Amino acid sequence: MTPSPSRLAGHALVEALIAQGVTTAFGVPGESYLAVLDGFHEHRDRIRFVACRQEGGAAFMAEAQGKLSGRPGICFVTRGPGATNASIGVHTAFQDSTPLVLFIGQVASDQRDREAFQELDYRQMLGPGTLGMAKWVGEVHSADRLPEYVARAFHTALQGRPGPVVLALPEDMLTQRTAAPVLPKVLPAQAWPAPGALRDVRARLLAAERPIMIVGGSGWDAEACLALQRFAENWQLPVGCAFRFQDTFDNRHPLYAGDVGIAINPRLAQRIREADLVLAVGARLGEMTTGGYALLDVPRPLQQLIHVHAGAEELGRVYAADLLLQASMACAAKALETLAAPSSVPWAEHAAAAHQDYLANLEAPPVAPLDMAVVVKTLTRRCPPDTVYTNGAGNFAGWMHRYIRHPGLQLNGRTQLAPTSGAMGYGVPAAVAASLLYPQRTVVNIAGDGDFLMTGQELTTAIGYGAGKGRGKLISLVVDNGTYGTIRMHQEREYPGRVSGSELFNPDFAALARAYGWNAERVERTEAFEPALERALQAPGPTLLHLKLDIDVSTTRTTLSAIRRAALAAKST
Ligand SMILES: Cc1ncc(C[n+]2csc(CCOP(=O)(O)OP(=O)(O)O)c2C)c(N)n1
Repeated sequence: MTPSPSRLAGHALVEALIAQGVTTAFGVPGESYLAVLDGFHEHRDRIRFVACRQEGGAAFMAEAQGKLSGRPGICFVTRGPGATNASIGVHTAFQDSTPLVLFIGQVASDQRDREAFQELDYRQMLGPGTLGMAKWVGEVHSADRLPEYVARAFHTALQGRPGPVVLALPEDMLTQRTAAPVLPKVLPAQAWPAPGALRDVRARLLAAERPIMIVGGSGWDAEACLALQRFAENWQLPVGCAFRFQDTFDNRHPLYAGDVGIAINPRLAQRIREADLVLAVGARLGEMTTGGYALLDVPRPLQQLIHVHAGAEELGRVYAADLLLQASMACAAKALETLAAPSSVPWAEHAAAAHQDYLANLEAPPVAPLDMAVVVKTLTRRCPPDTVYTNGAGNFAGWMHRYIRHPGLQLNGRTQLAPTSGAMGYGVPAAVAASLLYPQRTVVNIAGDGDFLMTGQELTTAIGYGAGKGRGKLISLVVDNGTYGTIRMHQEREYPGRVSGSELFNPDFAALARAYGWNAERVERTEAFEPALERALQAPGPTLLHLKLDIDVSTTRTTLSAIRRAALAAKST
């Protein structure tokens, strides 16, 4: 490799990112990594640094970048306060298996371990010993070894079960000079399933009567999804998508059975419980996908379980499956596709019925004055089919889970950016990132009134960097029901009538959005939504629609008053 000229380590780091194909990094600046910021200035024609308004927003943007691109999202924050703010993005990337590299400015090496200004030990705070944070935390003490650390960070983030990696950058290291050459772009190794295990999959399928496939997780691309679809078609397998991985399979396909997540279609839940074989491909089978470990008994399900996952450490961790296959998604799907299927299968009617159940679940009785089901269906009818939908956490997301019909990655990549970690505040930054990274695509965020204000300040980042100005539109819907509705729902179930801590005192969201430079409108009735959406789709910049929802409308299926009545009745018996 040709040696590079001597330059600041901060510049070498930016060059290493460019070599990895990174064109955008998100962050909040800090005096701890000025030499890196200078590197971004030096290479501004090839890479941009998007300065966000809070590290939680920046980390969510990088997480969304990882989800959309399949390559590590990149985030830079300063020490202590910056890192603690950004930690929500690390947790989300871990739970969602999203590749991410978080760079944290660190105190100078000669100040370490004195609890110097803003000093933290990131290995302790975010390290692999803390269940569910980073896959690896490194601290770079030698400028000459910086490229090695960056390459390792990318490998670790991408390899096996993808996830977040943290690199701490001591301030004095970043200002050293180094001639270390950048390393080539990291391409993770692909793992193929073993031939014997594949024969076993086929034998178990041939012996099955009511099989079902659950797909999801990260590491998929368009080609892999198409191969998976052909495998499903060859065997006429009904397919459910794991919690918040609803875009892994084309929801319009006749084998699609629905989403296996919170508020799952009860008929699909029953079908999974009654299946004799569950083939889980890529899905982690976490608490949300398994209905609190009840759809599949833990640790030993009643159904036969075949679990295919890219992470060796994930297989057998929770479920004692009948057959484990460690494989990358692309390899798994291509291998499964080659399994010779019989000309007909005994469960073909069962698969067709699963899809009919899914279609029936798209229908719901009307709700007045603002019908969220109609709102979401209007979005899917009026917005381009490859629109990216984003959300954080709250009951409002239930309408998205139930009514958005994702076209599968084969159309134009991921269309669902949603945290399986259940992190509120994810939706706005994820939408801003998606719009900045893919300006030709329309991006729609739906947020609860609680959810929105956790990171709503990133509306100004969108304006600052010109998001939603191109062909693709950027639209945010705030569903204002005046409450942390999910918590209120749980309260009414457990402590009916005793409302505590779940009220919200809201600003005028439309006025707030206008102050940030967005177009904005308030929508109170179902009929007013479509014209407002039309205006948003024609507007030259981003638009926020402030939707006023009756507080009683709790979920896609029930109301707060019905939940309270049922809970009170149960208490009195
Ligand atoms: C960062 C974070 N804090 C707290 C929670 C707990 N939590 C889950 S849903 C929810 C309420 C969401 O309220 P809102 O956004 O208004 O949506 P709604 O449920 O009313 O539709 C809360 C507080 C969480 N999931 N994430």
